[in-house]
Amino acid sequence: MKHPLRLTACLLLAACFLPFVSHGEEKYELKYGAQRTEKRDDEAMRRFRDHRVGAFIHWGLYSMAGGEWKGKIYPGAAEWLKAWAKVPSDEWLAQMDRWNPTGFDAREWARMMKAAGFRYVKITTKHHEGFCLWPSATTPYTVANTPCGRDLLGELVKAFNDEGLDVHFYFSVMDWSNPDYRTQLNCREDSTAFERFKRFTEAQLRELATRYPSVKDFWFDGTWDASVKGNGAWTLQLENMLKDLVPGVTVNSRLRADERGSRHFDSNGRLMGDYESGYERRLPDPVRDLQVTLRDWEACMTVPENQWGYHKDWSLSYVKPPVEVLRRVVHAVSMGGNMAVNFGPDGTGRFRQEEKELADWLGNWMRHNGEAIYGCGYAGFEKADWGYYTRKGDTVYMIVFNQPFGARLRVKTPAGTAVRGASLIDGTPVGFMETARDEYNVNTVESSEPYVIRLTVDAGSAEGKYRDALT
Ligand code: H76
Repeated sequence: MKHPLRLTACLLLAACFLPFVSHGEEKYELKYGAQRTEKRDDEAMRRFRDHRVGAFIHWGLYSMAGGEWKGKIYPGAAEWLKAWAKVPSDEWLAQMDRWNPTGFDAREWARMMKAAGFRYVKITTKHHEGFCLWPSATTPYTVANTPCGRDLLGELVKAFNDEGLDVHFYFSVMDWSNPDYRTQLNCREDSTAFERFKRFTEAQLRELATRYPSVKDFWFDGTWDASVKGNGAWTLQLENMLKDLVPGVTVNSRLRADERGSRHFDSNGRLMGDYESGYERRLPDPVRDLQVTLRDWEACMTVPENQWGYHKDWSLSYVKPPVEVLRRVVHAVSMGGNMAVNFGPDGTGRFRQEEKELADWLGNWMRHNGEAIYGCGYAGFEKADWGYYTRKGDTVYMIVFNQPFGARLRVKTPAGTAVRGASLIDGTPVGFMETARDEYNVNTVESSEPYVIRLTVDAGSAEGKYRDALT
């Protein structure tokens, strides 16, 4: 009597759990959500990750106006001037007649970015305004139809690649120059127009991928409208198309939505695209947001408060000095992310003095200390008040921004991790002593700039423990 009942109970139980087991315990069954559950880890992805620091370049028609329209200066982001000043599209695009960047020299840009220590450059191929830096066959609004007439994107790709820098393409899906664009799809007419817009976007991306096959990444923007969110399947289709056309190419999470309208992360909470791109002008909290260390991500930042394109008046907001730019780069790397630092050359193709000085300063710092940045990631050490840790295997870098009053830097190691040595980047030994279990004091160094102390650690059996604690 007992036996068959038990069997029935077992079968019933199994039947109950079967759907969960077979669907990997996901809440929703999604066709257009995340395409993998783990970090992507092929060679191209590792290359993207190991570069750690890149430049962002915003360059378009807005770079000529520099935040000023008909004598009035608008304090908002310069690349959004068309919206602030309510300029009709035809009037905005008529500026193409004056697009002639006589001071532009792609090789000079490439040398500057290389010398600044950047390993890649993200270029705006087309921002929201719709003006294309390449001679696209899909629209009249391109460099080809300006007094300049040259393929400026092509010149940049070649020059950066010649300097050994990877090129990433920024691309705005939202396009103010195309009357078929819709923010919402409220009626048949909207849907028909938006279908045309989708074909137009695909054609532009196909051009970019085939004309410039050395491109390493597509960074999408302008994907927040209901029209795009409601087309999750299409965003996956775009990602797949680019990956077919450009082997190894990486794509940011901002492109993606799933069929339920979730963006960046699908409805099951899984990251879409290859890396998270939501940290724009902000960074994860070093204590509360440690889960970011489990995935790939890239932050981007402006030097003034919020100016990506060239604005002629930088006195309108706080401008970060180079050391603060560096602090944000280090913050990102210390949590396993990349940082793209923005530059906004003017309409003549020249960088402002502040940006040249920033590039020089960063380059000088990176030449001496880049070892603590490139190829480094999250160290698994408790956040220190003197600065940040980064790590490459058993080498842990202390990057000291805040010199303590006492001449000691407190280092708390993860349980079981021992410090075996401490030195400066040039190899000069630095004094340290164990002060308690899993705690050390490391001597400070006299320096007017942020400096690096290299620790050799012995993780012993503790390797991986801090990571486990996060999952
Ligand atoms: C909002 C917005 C856009 N995203 C930044 C990366 C800039 O391009 C800005 O205009």
